[in-house]
Amino acid sequence: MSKTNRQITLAARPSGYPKLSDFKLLTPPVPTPQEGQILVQTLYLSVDPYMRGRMNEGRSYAAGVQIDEVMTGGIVGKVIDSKHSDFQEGDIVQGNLGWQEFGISDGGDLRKIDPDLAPISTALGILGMPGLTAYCGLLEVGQPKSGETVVVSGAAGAVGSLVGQIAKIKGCRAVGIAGTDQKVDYVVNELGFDAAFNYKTVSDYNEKLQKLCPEGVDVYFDNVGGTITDAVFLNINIKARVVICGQISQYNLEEPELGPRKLWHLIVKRARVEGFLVFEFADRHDEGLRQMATWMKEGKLKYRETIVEGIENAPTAFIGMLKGGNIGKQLVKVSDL
Ligand code: NAP
Ligand code: FER
Repeated sequence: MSKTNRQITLAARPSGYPKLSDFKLLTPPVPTPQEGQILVQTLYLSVDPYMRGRMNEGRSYAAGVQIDEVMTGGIVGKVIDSKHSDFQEGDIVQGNLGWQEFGISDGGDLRKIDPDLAPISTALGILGMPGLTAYCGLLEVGQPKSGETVVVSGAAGAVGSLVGQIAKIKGCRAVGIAGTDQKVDYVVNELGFDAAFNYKTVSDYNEKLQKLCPEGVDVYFDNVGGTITDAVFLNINIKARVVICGQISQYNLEEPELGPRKLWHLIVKRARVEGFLVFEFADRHDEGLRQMATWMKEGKLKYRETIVEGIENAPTAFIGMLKGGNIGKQLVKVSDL
């Protein structure tokens, strides 16, 4: 076992897109667990859009990362030393131990993972927070009904790729919006979406949506915001449900954009726009994970991962994901099992 831990800390608060110089690699000693604590070796680390918000000054639903503090984030790891009666050496766990090779937990935030159920990395994707976001956000907030049209932006990402597939399982027409032709091809030809388009090569989103959604939009699962969302608002049906899951087009702007400006369509269509956080539906998480695992086993849900190797490359993986470099869930592989 290495005696040195490697951690990525926040070196500076970014302006616009984060840069590599906003992060620092530190090499303190591996910590020793005290009574009631567990030492976990990170195997996979998740990089997620919400972390961009945590790098900012200011208050949110969760505290931000302080300068010189380890970047927060979900991990899957192996228990290598335990002074806690519920955990044993060798257990595979998911927790929020941040961007580091070794972390200490008191067990409160750890979830045991069954490595025989699915590859352990899925605990950070389809069988983890992003999977539950798609499941709870679409089903609880979006309330899709068979025969309806569901549009999802960020369609080829961790959350969006699952939203479209769950919409199909529920008998809906699924239409995706994504940033490359490869992603459009992936969601239509591998995941079974009915249609999709590349927002970087199509200039008139409204016209494209009219073509791809001839019966209008009943549910819009919004991962991105901005001009894409403006165009979807023009196409919503009476009593449409707009699920505000993410607004990634806004996270890296140096100056906030104005808007939304298309709200009068909500009057005409008596539509509902609702923001949500996955944590709000904690009482449905066990059920959601069981259902997602079942659909996965039945071949009804597919997933992909984009994996970068080495803790030192976590900032590169994170910045790459914010710029659309990933298909499916972006992960960092930190160590072998
Ligand atoms: P992801 O979709 O796997 O990765 C982010 C993707 O965003 C990129 O691959 C990129 O794909 C797209 N993107 C980046 N800049 C964009 C822009 N200006 N316009 C349009 N698309 C852009 O990430 P994820 O983890 O699944 O998260 C998706 C969204 O859900 C994020 O907004 C996130 O904040 C949100 N989220 C919310 C909750 C919640 O509880 N509310 C929980 C999890 C995630 P393209 O190539 O298509 O541009
Ligand atoms: C996310 C985007 C935003 C997310 C959480 C938030 C868990 C919450 C932000 C806030 O409270 O400011 O992807 O995922």
